[in-house]
Amino acid sequence: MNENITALKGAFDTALAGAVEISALEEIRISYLGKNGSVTGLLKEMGKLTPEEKKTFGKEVNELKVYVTDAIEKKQKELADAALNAEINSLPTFDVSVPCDTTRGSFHPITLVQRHCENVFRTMGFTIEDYSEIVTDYECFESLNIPKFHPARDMQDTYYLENGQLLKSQTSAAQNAIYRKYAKALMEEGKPIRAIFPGRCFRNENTDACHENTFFQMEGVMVDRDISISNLIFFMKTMLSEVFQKDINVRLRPGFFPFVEPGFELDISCLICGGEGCPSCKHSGWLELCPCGMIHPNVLTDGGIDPEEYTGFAFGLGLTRLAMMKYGVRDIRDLNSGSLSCLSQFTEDK
Ligand code: FA5
Repeated sequence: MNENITALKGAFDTALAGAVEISALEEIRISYLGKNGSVTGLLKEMGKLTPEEKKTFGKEVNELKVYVTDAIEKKQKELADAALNAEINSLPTFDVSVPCDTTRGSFHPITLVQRHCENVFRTMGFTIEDYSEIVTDYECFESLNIPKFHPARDMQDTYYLENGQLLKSQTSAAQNAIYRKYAKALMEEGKPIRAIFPGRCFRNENTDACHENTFFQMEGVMVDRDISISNLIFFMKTMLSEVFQKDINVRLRPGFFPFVEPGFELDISCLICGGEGCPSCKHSGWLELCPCGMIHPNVLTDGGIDPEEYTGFAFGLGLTRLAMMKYGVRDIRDLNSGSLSCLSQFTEDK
């Protein structure tokens, strides 16, 4: 291998090993793969080489590029998982072994959080929609601007039935049906679409303290004339402040989902330190909670809505994760454990 390439690879490995924050990864990515980055710089040297040398050198630089890209992606996932674990571990917790009165029935914590969210959105004029758990490929992916073989499908491998249907991997799978249900009222009578649709989702996942193969999300959409990101921020802020019973600050960061443009990750100010910075928010003052964005024109069109006239926002809240944060449940698997002595502790909101 070319000496410069070997040296660069070594320097990259050292830099990556020293990165403890996701924000540092972006800096590393730019310094190696950016327009003026070191790997890109190597390509500029190609002009000085003979055609034969170019062939080997070009191949080695490309291999380095792939190596750097993959290694950053892997580290990003590692750091995100570690951050989530730290966040959950630092929450006030409940004791799964406390003996309690199991003769009285109680609601499941996810049901409690779901109903709380539903009540808040109901007061803001949203309808609550139900949707099936078995859906088609069109509903779960194609209608959401995710054609066959789109890389976004890799993140949401799920369980397939022999007839080609699948267990929905995201509540977004109901979006198309909701738009079709209300498109006429929107366009002919001027009634805005305001709907939330909570539901069980399934993914082929390795389970750990914060990932399950079966979990709940709650999707929300609003479509009307002149809907903007400000509306999205307002509704999310109101709902979260109600659920956590305190004023919650939110911020948006760019995020990619093929069915929204622009897409965001919505963060809330850390509930532990109030935004001052603590170990559970990695001293940033923010926690990642809910992906969202402005509905992509292709998705509106597929739903029978004219994107030239109407705009809208969509969000996909992780309800299971919200329940964990609200009740201090450190291991997601406790929620699916079926242990009455554990689950019947959550009775205060009944
Ligand atoms: C989605 O599923 C998008 N449909 C959300 C969306 C809707 C984006 C509308 C834009 C507009 P994501 O894969 O990040 O995005 O999942 C959303 C939330 O579901 C996560 O933040 C997390 O809280 C929860 N979630 C995802 N996978 C799991 C899992 N395996 N176990 C528990 N919760 C999960």
